[in-house]
Amino acid sequence: MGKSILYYTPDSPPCQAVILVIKQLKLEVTFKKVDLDNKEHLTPEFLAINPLHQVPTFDDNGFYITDSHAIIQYLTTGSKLTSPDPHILARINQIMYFDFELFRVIGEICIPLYYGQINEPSQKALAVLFEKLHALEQFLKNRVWAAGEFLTGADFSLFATFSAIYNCPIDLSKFETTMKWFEKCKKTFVGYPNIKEDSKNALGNFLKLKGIKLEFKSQV
Ligand SMILES: N[C@@H](CCC(=O)N[C@@H](CS)C(=O)NCC(=O)O)C(=O)O
Repeated sequence: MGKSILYYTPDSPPCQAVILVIKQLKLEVTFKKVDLDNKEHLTPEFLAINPLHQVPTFDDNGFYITDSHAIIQYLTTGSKLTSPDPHILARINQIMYFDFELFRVIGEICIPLYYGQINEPSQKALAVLFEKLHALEQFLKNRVWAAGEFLTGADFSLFATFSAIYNCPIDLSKFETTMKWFEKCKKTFVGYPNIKEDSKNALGNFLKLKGIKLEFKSQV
């Protein structure tokens, strides 16, 4: 890989997923912080490389990639974190797309609360979240890692999103297999100690401060 740069924000789960992969594969990458509060992602320079104004954005010597999942697939190509086997690749893709949706749902729950548009979490969105968490529990019951028998990029994406969920006031005690996988990831990811504090994501902290629980009342 040539001279490459990762544009990132420390408490962003998709950025953390990419950082964890970079550390695991010991890749030489320059990290550039983008301050979203100061709207650095909306500058003409940043919009020129990512019109979606999002981090993570990866620059591999002038080849720009957006979306953490696409970046991870790119970085892991040819490494021990992926495989040319079509079945394994299909499973990796399946979990990557699943993770994309999981992150979207947790955003759908937390963002309107954060901006004060609502005071209670949406029960409709919580139902979707818990359905996905139940599905994840089922997926992981039959696998050693997220995509099957060995550690892949999919574990890193899912781990970062699950960390954000875990840091919210939410009862995850019934997702035992998922919790075991989560603990196993913490022990296996060489970059985990560095992002541990950052993964106490702003949204989860905000909900705790406000005393808002992500509780699904199945009677509603
Ligand atoms: N699907 C994208 C989501 C990226 C994303 O939502 N990034 C947020 C930070 S967590 C962002 O850059 N937000 C600023 C914006 O959308 O303007 C990925 O996986 O990379």
